[in-house]
Amino acid sequence: MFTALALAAVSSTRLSAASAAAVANFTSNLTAISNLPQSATNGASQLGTFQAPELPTNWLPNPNGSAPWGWRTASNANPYTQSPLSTGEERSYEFTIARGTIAPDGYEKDALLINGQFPGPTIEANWGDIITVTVNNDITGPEEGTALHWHGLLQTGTPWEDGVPAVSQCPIAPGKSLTYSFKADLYGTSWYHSHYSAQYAGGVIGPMIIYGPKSAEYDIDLGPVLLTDYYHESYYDLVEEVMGTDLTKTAPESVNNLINGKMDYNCSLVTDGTPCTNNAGLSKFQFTTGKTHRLRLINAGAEGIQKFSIDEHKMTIIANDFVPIQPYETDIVTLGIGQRTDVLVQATGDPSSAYWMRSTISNCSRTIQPDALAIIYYPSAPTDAKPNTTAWTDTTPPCANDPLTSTTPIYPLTPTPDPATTTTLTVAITINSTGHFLWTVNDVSFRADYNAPLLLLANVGNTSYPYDPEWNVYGTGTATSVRLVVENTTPVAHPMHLHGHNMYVLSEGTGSWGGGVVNAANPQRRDVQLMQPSGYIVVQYDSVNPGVWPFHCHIAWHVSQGLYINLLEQPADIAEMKLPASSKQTCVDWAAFTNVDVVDQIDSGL
Ligand SMILES: *[C@@H]1O[C@H](CO)[C@@H](O)[C@H](O)[C@H]1NC(C)=O
Ligand SMILES: *[C@@H]1O[C@H](CO)[C@@H](O)[C@H](O)[C@H]1NC(C)=O
Ligand SMILES: *[C@@H]1O[C@H](CO)[C@@H](O)[C@H](O)[C@H]1NC(C)=O
Ligand SMILES: *[C@@H]1O[C@H](CO)[C@@H](O)[C@H](O)[C@H]1NC(C)=O
Ligand SMILES: *[C@@H]1O[C@H](CO)[C@@H](O)[C@H](O)[C@H]1NC(C)=O
Ligand SMILES: *[C@@H]1O[C@H](CO)[C@@H](O)[C@H](O)[C@H]1NC(C)=O
Ligand SMILES: *[C@@H]1O[C@H](CO)[C@@H](O)[C@H](O)[C@H]1NC(C)=O
Ligand SMILES: *[C@@H]1O[C@H](CO)[C@@H](O)[C@H](O)[C@H]1NC(C)=O
Ligand SMILES: [Cu+2]
Repeated sequence: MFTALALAAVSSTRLSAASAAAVANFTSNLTAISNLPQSATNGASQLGTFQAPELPTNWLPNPNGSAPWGWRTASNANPYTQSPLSTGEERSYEFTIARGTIAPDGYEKDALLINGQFPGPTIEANWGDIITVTVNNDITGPEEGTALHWHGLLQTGTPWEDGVPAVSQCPIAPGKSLTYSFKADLYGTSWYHSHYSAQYAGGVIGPMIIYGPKSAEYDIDLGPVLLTDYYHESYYDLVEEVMGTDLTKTAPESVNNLINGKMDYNCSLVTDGTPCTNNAGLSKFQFTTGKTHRLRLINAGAEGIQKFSIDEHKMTIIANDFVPIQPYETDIVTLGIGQRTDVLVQATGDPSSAYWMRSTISNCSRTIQPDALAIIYYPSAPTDAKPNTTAWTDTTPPCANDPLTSTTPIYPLTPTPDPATTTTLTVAITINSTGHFLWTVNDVSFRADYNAPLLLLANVGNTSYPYDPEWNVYGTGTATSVRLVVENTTPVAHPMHLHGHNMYVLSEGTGSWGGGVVNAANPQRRDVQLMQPSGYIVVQYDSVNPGVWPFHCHIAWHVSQGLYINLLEQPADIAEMKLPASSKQTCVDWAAFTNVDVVDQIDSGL
């Protein structure tokens, strides 16, 4: 059933002229003042301040002294088959996830924090290192399960480390811990986040940077620039609305937009007495005149498509997701949820001036305050100066990534024109018989069973799917190349993400696919691609990584509402794998927890 009301509920927000003017007044009244200390806005995180740690421009210290990846360069090493076997280095982290109070934009809010930080700690490694992360679930009052996903990594040979509850593991029970251990098998910019319900929209996110061969020279690594749409309600309350039957609330609007977890808010809008401080403080960055700076842009938000720019500075795009590409210049870059873009910016500005850094949620998304601002200071600008620069004019399409013709990987790979398997996936919406709004893929809305992870079942040879159609499992058997033709029957954009692979993006557009392939000899590869409203994407991947790999929309609310499938790849090889003892133990702990507490699974689970 497809009603006008449901359609209205998911369509993007078009600001009325009056509210657009109010927003314009608000952003034009921002200052360089920080009325709250960093500890109040972001807990123990230093991101967005001049105290943020400087990143190396080559690699992390390693005993070899020279490049830890040896002979490999961005153009001569196949990133999927020739990554370093091992550097012998292990980068270890301990994360404790717990509730805490922060005020990223001045509005006080209960969030989920990692080690008391929002955004979470930055994971750093060299290409080929082993990353280990011990995750302690200290979420209480009320308790919740959790699990962390390392976005974009291939997890070749370690699919149980992918961090997706009900798929690659059981959730980590309250009071319990799990140590993840996996190879930094690709290099570039990414992030990690909880994959349990929409927990990541409640704060469980952080940057993940892997140093590797350079595809372009630069002088200074300015580090991660997280772009996150922002909500004042808790993620749990939002998911309750998203999964409710009031169709006016099933597609929440964000109320603000943050850069590295910071922005101001107009506290006059708060009517319920929640503590709120005006001019809480914006993120600040420093440019060194004449130098080339690398910025690692990450859309780690819940829903909004971001348009990033720096006033009066052009950017050179050098990588999309974990894939270095032939550089090209632009003034505005588009990032759907989950996407990353690495840009180089030359500090050609006035050495005594400050410039606005901006990220604006496009009108393809739902927000009442689309503008995130931060300040870039040149060396002689007073650090309390407010920039007086103007934004670039945005002529990019609101719902699409840059054209596929613009994005050519540095390491060329040609996908087979004749894949072993082609599957058509139709994305639609439905209202089920109890009045709930759901997304479907080929008429099925996904729902997870936390107690029965698909990978663990496949490992014991139990792949007699579909015994539960809600698990949306697509078996690709022994096929070594798989093409997915995804058709979007809805007027909403979807950033589609594949785990365990970089997808070849063969085509994207509005309407239906005409059969053409863009850059057939060397198409764009990445792990998230925006699918346009009433449009399509055609992606293909080399199906040589045994595992159960999610393919889903990365909009938090849409995954909650079921826009998700599993791809079961090379099941015979999965059955041969030896899973670590911790894999079983996590399920034993989760079963013990769920025998006592009935888990309140209010959404698809992911
Ligand atoms: C915006 O500011 C201008 C000038 O200060 C004022 O005239 C106008 O009424 C304001 N608009 C809104 C919607 O607040
Ligand atoms: C803040 O919101 C109040 C209440 O809507 C409005 O009157 C005021 O103009 C806003 N301030 C700014 C700077 O937009
Ligand atoms: C604009 O900012 C100034 C300085 O912080 C403040 O005094 C003034 O009240 C703000 N205006 C509005 C309309 O909020
Ligand atoms: C680092 O040096 C050690 C000792 O010479 C060597 O065994 C190892 O292969 C080197 N690692 C890399 C990645 O070059
Ligand atoms: C604002 O503009 C003036 C004149 O255009 C310039 O001298 C000044 O440095 C600018 N201020 C900042 C903070 O960039
Ligand atoms: C949405 O934004 C684009 C520019 O990004 C603009 O061309 C278009 O008119 C806007 N649509 C609406 C309905 O505001
Ligand atoms: C409709 O979907 C909601 C949310 O997934 C679910 O709780 C409810 O049981 C479904 N209704 C029926 C009749 O299946
Ligand atoms: C496979 O796993 C499912 C879910 O746990 C279970 O219901 C089913 O009995 C299992 N099948 C076999 C053959 O073990
Ligand atoms: Cu979606």
